[in-house]
Amino acid sequence: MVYDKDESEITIEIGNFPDASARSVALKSYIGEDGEAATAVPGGKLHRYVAVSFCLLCILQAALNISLRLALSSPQNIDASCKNLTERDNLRRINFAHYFNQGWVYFHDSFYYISSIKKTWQDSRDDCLQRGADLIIINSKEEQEFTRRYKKIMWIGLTDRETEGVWKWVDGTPLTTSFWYFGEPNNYHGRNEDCIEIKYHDNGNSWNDVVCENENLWICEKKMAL
Ligand SMILES: [Ca+2]
Ligand SMILES: [Ca+2]
Ligand SMILES: [Ca+2]
Repeated sequence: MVYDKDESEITIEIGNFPDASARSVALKSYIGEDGEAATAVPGGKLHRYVAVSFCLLCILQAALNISLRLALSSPQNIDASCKNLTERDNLRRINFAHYFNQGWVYFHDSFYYISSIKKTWQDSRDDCLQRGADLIIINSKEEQEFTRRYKKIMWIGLTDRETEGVWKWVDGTPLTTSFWYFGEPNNYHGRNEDCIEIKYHDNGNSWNDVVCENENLWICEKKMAL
């Protein structure tokens, strides 16, 4: 079999087939059962068209992928992200400056305010709330050690006012890690001691339960991660 260079005609050599039936099979497989020799050539072209079309589709897909990526990381999007970050950073700086200027101390992701006057436990808590904070919640040994540095008797945000003996922090979470002074809590002399003060600050375990109407200094906490 020989293809012409321009593929417009086909010449099929059938002289080498051993018998007539083999020639017939060879011819049918080439020409087709309906006897139209012309179908063989468009079929070959069709394959080429399909192959070329497939390649074009692949190129188109690749181009689409690239343009999508470019769109997602376009200068406008980067600008918007940077702007959001800058605004957030500015807000954070303003907040930090505000608390520092008001005399708050920063320690381990929180700001702390130590009062200079004495109040009852509830009034102390109200003062913290007005400052956008609450009485301190002591979550760790480090935070407990931090409170002892001041060597003052101060209210903390722990109480069993709701149910005697069930200690809760001001955010409603139960007490898990405690630092009671020896023999505390004790409702001393049968008093209704429902609020907690840091009293024995020379000792790692410094907490004492005391009557909530006593007046003490207090310590507020405002969580603010860097
Ligand atoms: Ca805390
Ligand atoms: Ca009590
Ligand atoms: Ca006590």
